Amino acid sequence: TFDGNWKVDRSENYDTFMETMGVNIMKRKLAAHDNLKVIIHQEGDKFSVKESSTFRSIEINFTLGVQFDYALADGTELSGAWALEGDKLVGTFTRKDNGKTLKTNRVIIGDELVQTYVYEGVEAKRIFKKA
Ligand code: MYR
Repeated sequence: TFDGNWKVDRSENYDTFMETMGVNIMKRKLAAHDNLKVIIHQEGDKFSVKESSTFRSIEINFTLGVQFDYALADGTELSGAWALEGDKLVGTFTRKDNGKTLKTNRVIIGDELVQTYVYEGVEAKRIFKKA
């Protein structure tokens, strides 16, 4: 289960990933210390994700397999959906500004939530611990 109060512990290759996404160095430096927290709550195929960071606090609601819109902290707009594949949450999103695909997934490994992001062949991970 993904339910819980998760706090980012560490990231892998996130700077390069953000650079590939076109995020400038100033914003990347801030994002490296964004103190991201996500509170995930699942009910059947419906999820609520409360995201908070040094940039913002927002709540996202989605249903597995149903497209929704999401904006990154820098304003970049995405549209896509999450699906459950076994015990992995797999997200496929498209950037509205350039049509390129951003894939992401969430998986529980031990007591950590590992979120992987892939864009233009560049992969990053952010690893969360229960807060
Ligand atoms: C959620 O489930 O948390 C909401 C939907 C998330 C969509 C994909 C998020 C990708 C975030 C990538 C960060 C890249 C910063 C340049």
